[in-house]
Amino acid sequence: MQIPDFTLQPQPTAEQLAFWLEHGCIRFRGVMTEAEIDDLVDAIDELQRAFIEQDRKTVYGTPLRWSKTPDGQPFISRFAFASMYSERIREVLSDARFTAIQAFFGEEYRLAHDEKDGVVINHWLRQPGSTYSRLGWHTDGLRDIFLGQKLEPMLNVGLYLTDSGLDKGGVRLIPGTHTQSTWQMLTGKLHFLDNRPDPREIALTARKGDLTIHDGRLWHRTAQATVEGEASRRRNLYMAWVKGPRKPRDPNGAAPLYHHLQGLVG
Ligand SMILES: O=C(O)CCC(=O)C(=O)O
Ligand SMILES: [Fe+2]
Repeated sequence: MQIPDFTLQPQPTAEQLAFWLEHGCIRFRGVMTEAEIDDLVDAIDELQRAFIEQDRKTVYGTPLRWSKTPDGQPFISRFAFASMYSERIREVLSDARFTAIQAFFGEEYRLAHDEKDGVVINHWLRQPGSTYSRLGWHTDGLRDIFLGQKLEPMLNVGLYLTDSGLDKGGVRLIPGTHTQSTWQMLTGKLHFLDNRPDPREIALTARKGDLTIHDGRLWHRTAQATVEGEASRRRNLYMAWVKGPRKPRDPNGAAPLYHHLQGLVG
């Protein structure tokens, strides 16, 4: 199966909707321009600098995942709740293009700025000594269960800040698993512990400026890059869209359990 090169329009086409409903994932090419992404990356780097200065360990209880380049420069491999700390990031994400994607899942969904893990920014770099260069099989929705909450529908919308070709590793997903039962979601694979390729998986590659959506019940993992250093650099931003009762996280709260699990295997 190949993921088609769809273009985001104010109204989804029948073909786009059918693809999304059948597979639980979709990719839109070039939703943001290079210049717009460069601007957003600048805002992210500004926030990162502030966190580095503060020697910040957590945001809303969620740990920042710190890394270092081989020459000792710190950077953050994963940080959550970005839009709660940067007006610039929040403004970019309020663009009408992101509202247009709501047509795929419904107007009752909202962008989770201070719920779940908020807006998450990933920065993958494979290098000697890197401790965070892949992520085992998981479903994003399972975080609800770790948060002690009822499983509510969620969609994860990814915005690519760099190209993400096959050699950078990246998302591998099993199309169609978004229709699985909660039981299958809990037991189908060992969350975060299993990194083995699956015969059903497909690679979700992307280019800078592309937008992807995947259902919170879909099995996926992040494969390790086959290249190292600068060539492996891969950055993206994820927005969770949720519905149901609002469940804001506590800015001073403790880390949810799944972070300990991820921490053990990361
Ligand atoms: O590498 C990616 O783009 C996906 C990461 C991911 O699945 C996650 O952080 O939940
Ligand atoms: Fe995920």
